Amino acid sequence: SKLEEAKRTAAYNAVDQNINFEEHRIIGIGSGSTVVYVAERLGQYLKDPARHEQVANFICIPTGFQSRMLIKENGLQLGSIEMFPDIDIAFDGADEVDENMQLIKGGGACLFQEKLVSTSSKKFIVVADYRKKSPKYLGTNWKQGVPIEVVPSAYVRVTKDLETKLHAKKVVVREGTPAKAGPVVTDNNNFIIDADFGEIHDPKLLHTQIKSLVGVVETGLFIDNAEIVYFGNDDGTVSVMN
Ligand code: DER
Repeated sequence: SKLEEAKRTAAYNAVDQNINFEEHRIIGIGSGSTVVYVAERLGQYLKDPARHEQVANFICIPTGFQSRMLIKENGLQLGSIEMFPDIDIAFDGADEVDENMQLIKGGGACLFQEKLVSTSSKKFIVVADYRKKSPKYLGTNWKQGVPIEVVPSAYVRVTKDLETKLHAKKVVVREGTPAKAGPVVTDNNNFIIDADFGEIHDPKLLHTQIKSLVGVVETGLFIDNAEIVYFGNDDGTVSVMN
């Protein structure tokens, strides 16, 4: 489909134009459906005699269970962030990107490990399809609210604070599928709350306000973190933002 091709184009270009095979060794691998093609591209290089040696030495750092599987399925070496706290380059998707490259992430409920990896990396590259580029503010295209990871016992308190102190318009504890009744439980054994603030004119301030609430582990607002964004367009081209 055009959408999958756009994701693949963004991911392949991001890998080809940013991986320095001599310099990079510790590689952060994000979560979601676009970063799948980042792992796929690295897997192709692994099979390329000219690149096999270097890629076989890469240590890939995951951002959750899905990410761990991506690394394994593409024959790449898995490492832990405890062993490799300094990452050379990281790739991940995003739910929305504004004109200052501020991000909403967390659509896949992996935002905590994603932010731990992206902020531990010297270089953080975002790969996204054309639906993710906001015309201006965060909250324009992405209508599901800011994902917030919270300690389960605090979800009522955080919900109240988001409504009364930060005036969120709608606050929802993210539910799982009928295959598993109850709220989504993250890879870190926490809940996700999605809080709708409408258009976000100052994402840095909002992140700080949310982060200061008791019970909040991390927010899906990634501020001053992305270094380059690759957008796959619906005409097969790629746009680069930096
Ligand atoms: O949860 C996240 O932030 C993921 O990166 C995800 O939302 C990216 O979405 P994608 O499946 O469209 O790549």
